[in-house]
Amino acid sequence: MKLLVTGGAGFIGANYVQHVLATYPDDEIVTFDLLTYAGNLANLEPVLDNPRHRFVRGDIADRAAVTAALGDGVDAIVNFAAESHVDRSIADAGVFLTTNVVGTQVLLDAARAHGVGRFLQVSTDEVYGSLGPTGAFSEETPLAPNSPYAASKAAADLLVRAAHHTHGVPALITRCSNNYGPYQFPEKLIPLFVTNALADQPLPLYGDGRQVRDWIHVEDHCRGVDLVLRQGRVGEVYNLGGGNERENLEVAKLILDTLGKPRSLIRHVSDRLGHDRRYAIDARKIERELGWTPRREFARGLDDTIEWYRAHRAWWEAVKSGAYRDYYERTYGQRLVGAAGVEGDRT
Ligand code: NAD
Ligand code: TDX
Repeated sequence: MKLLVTGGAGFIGANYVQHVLATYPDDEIVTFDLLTYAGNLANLEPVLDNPRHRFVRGDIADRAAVTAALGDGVDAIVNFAAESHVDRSIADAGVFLTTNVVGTQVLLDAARAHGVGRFLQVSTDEVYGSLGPTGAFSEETPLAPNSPYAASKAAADLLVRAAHHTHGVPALITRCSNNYGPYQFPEKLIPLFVTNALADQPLPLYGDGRQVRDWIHVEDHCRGVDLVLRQGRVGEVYNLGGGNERENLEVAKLILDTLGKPRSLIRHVSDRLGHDRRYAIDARKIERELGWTPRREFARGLDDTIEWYRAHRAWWEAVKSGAYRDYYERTYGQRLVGAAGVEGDRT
């Protein structure tokens, strides 16, 4: 199979490209990525010299660039390209619409024009909104996105649905919970806290820190995306989750304990606007239809991930310089001034 993987220089995309090239000896991949702040060719370093892989820099919202990248055609498009960070969407939603919404429509149009055999849209559980203390999102849960990021992803999902319904584009959608693992940009909770802890910097925990996320190792997500791409029923949505709900405070403590750093590094800072309280995924559909279940156990997966960041200090130190410093100051500077530590945990 020949694949166009968009956003393949980002966290999940880079893991996916490496997974496919290692798993299918005959598959070829064109990675198409704009290399925004989140894209990094170093994430593809292990496959850059692979003759079955080609990298093209380009914008998914640029029709001419997408058409050129499709060349003589591909069998499938897997769309990971997105603006992916909720906090950035709260500060400025504009680019989320261009990339996540317009970009997805451009890819759908190109898929139709080129007769691409499969189109997989990588979506998120955040399109379903927020849960109370019980229950889980199924594929039938109504869309109720709460952040500009989630709204842009929900809009993209609806455009994918419409392209399938109206034009018969052979499209599929996956909606996954929170990923963690190697190559994740250190703006997201786990890599931010791991790298801050490694540098003895404070860990900014939003609000009471009791929000719940369902953590899944990126390898399990990539395996699920690939299974849906090759064996899923077109026009369908498949949820993927880790079956592993944790409060943010618990994750922060686990990271510090694993690294042997004091819990006093945790700082309660002002909450994220519109912060979703809890996500949980009902993944029974993909289990039943495609036999997928997550394999990586959280404690072990988190240990391995922490070890990866410890061993790749040069990777994250480079990423955390330059524009990242301005982002960090804008997002956390004022919030960290006078922020409280975690009561009873001043060890
Ligand atoms: P990421 O921010 O690490 O990577 C995004 C990649 O897309 C980067 O390489 C970036 O350069 C590229 N990109 C951005 N705008 C582009 C454009 N206009 N044209 C081409 N490339 C562009 O994101 P991620 O965490 O790897 O997420 C990948 C996908 O998975 C996203 O669609 C996201 O919504 C979805 N998702 C993420 C998670 C998660 O926990 N991280 C969970 C569920 C779904
Ligand atoms: O500094 C922080 N402090 C903090 O308490 C950050 C960055 C996050 N948090 C909290 C907010 C969330 O409750 O941690 C939780 C996880 O936050 P993020 O890593 O920003 O992820 P989330 O907002 O849950 O969204 C993620 O999962 C779904 C990804 O970023 C999305 O791309 C994906 O679609």
